[in-house]
Amino acid sequence: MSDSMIWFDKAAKEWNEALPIGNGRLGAMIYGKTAFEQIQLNEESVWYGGPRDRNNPNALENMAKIRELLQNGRPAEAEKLASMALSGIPETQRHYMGLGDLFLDFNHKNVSEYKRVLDLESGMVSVEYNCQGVKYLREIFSSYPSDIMIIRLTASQSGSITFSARLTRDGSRLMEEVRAISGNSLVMRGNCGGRDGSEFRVVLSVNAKGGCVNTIGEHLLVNHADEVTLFLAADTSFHHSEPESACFRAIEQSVHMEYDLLKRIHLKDYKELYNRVSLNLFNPSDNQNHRLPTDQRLNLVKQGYEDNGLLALYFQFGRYLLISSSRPGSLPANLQGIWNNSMRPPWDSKFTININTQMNYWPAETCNLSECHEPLFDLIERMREPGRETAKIMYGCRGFVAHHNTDIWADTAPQDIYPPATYWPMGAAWLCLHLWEHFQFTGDKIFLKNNYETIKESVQFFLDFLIETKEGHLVTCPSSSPENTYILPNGESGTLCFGPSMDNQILDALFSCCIEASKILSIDEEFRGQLMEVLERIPQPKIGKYGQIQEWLEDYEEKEPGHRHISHLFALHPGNQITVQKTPELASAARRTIERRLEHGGGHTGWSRAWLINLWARLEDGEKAYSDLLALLRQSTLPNLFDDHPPFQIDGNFGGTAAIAEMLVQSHDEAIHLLPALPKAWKEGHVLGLRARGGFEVDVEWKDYHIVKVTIKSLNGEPCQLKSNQPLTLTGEANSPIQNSNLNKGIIRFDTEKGQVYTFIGQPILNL
Ligand code: FUC
Repeated sequence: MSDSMIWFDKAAKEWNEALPIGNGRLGAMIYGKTAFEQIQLNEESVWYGGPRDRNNPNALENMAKIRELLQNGRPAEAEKLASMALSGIPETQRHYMGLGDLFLDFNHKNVSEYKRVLDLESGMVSVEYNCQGVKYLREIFSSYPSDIMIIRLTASQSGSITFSARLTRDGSRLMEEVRAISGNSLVMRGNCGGRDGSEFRVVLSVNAKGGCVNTIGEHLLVNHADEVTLFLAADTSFHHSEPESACFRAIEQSVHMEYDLLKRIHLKDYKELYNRVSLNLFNPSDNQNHRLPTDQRLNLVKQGYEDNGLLALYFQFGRYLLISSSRPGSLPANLQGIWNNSMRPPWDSKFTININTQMNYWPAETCNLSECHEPLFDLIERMREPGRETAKIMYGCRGFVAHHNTDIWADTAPQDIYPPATYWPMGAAWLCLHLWEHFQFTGDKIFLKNNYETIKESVQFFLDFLIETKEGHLVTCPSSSPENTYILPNGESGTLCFGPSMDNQILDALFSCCIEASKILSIDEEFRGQLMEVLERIPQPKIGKYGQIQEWLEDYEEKEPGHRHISHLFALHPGNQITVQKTPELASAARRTIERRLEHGGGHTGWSRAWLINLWARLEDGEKAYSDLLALLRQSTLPNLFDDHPPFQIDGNFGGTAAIAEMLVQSHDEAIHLLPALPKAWKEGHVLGLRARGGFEVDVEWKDYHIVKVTIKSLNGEPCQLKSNQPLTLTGEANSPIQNSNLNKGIIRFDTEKGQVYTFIGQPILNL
């Protein structure tokens, strides 16, 4: 088996062993059962209920009182009032739901030579086995260009494919009907529930060569066929006013094509994205491990073995999951991407925007999947209108605001009645930084121009919302440091507060990028001046009594020093206010902060662990990053390599993938830093196709921990700065080689031409 395969030698017994496929919108989990196959289905827009106005009309009139209580050190009373006055009505947004199941009854028992594979290089799942002398093969994929799921059944002997197919949803309870609509097609109809809930449809059609096809009741029957192709389309009225017609159209377009052609169309589309990055973490001791099924391989790591090949597979799996759950035109990846078999999933499987949704998109730019970032931008755009309403009704402010969650309808009113999280007003602000990040990587000025107003509108909210402290600082209030609790000197504990460090850090980044964007676009000079004045008054990160970065404006004790959220290190990652070069003292305090978290049991959820790895990478500590990466696999990874919060939550996968990239190439501190956090375990390897800010594609090859070769492709013709702890020499056409050995701090500066590739050879480190 190749190192790009997640595979099993048995069918999945439970959902966490099944294998995911998806085209950004339409997904499935494949169990690979031989007797009674289960293909659990998802469509991204199957959410309960319609849009609502949940803004609390009593928020504004109580705001001054809540602020006063907080400023007078009475958080308990402030929280009590906030619980009633600031919570959304009702308290929860909408939830994502499963679409149903496709069951295929083959009745194949006593099988041998079984294999179930997700091949990351093709974006397809296959299931193969022998039964009574016949070799059976299933191939399954969800095609983005064809907008359908395709299941291909073949056998080594003609006339041996016999099965019945059935569509259900929650044992047929949560749907209206399944009807045969022709001799070879079924449709499942239903409504997602609630007032104004979306209508959903699933259409299944079969093409068989040889044998016969018919329907009986809710069943579609295939008898003695030579080969079979099943076409599955699904949609909701969220996307199309007539979802059933949309399904028919999608099937109509493909049903007359040869399977090989459909597969070629899928592969061309998928590989164009997937093949952009390759990672090889060579390790001679584990090169036999890919012969083992992935669950066994993971178990060895859990028992203490190390397996660089599995880490590389985990990295690419994250990229695969992003390609499969977030494509242009789709909704963003939610807490479970698109894969969810529950009608009431954990945390509603929605968009939690106080870390989780953002983490989902950390690998998007660095791992060369920039267009997979687009669905997030579309959601931000849709949040503006509701966010304006929330800003006006709740706070009497201009601009737009969102709290710690949003849903399919881009709801911006607070979620839950849970003071550690609910009243945090920074969700939209943080999301807007993703717009800036996209620009940083692509240099796309048209994109920046089109999205400048969104960033500005988020800034505008804070111009009205911030309050002045006694010291003259401007801070958020009410807010919280997601989702931690502080203890006041008098022993009272609280969560609601003013000016938590994370907010200050997000504001610093948001105001800075708005200022920068207005300069690049040569607009809004006066407004820019105003922002520069406000920026001056936003508190800077402070070092507290334990040598840590202070989490709140005051150096309070934390109730849970090992809390899973590490909000106050936003400035280190994903932000860049704290860097090893620029702010060494703050970087040391950030290290102390992480150590304290870990000393007290931190990193216990998958995403929390993944964040820690990114933070270590930014501190350029390869060993710590590596040991937390192993911990992510050992403690927070399910047999199918899905991240385990617990339960399954996809952010850890994306955060883990982003962290591996961050260990190899960074670009947040002016230069492209090569191998900034290479651990001892990664003695030799290469990574090809990572992206860097400024518009560059980067390949690095190393051996014995030393760079052998670096290739920089300039995407926009911008000047480039390259940093490594080793001398590099430019090769190729240029007669005068550029070296960094005699330049400051190992940085090479060179001009580039758009589309040109620059190759550097690593020189022995002794020269430095
Ligand atoms: C945040 C986290 C939880 C969980 C939830 C979806 O509230 O604190 O751990 O990830 O989001």
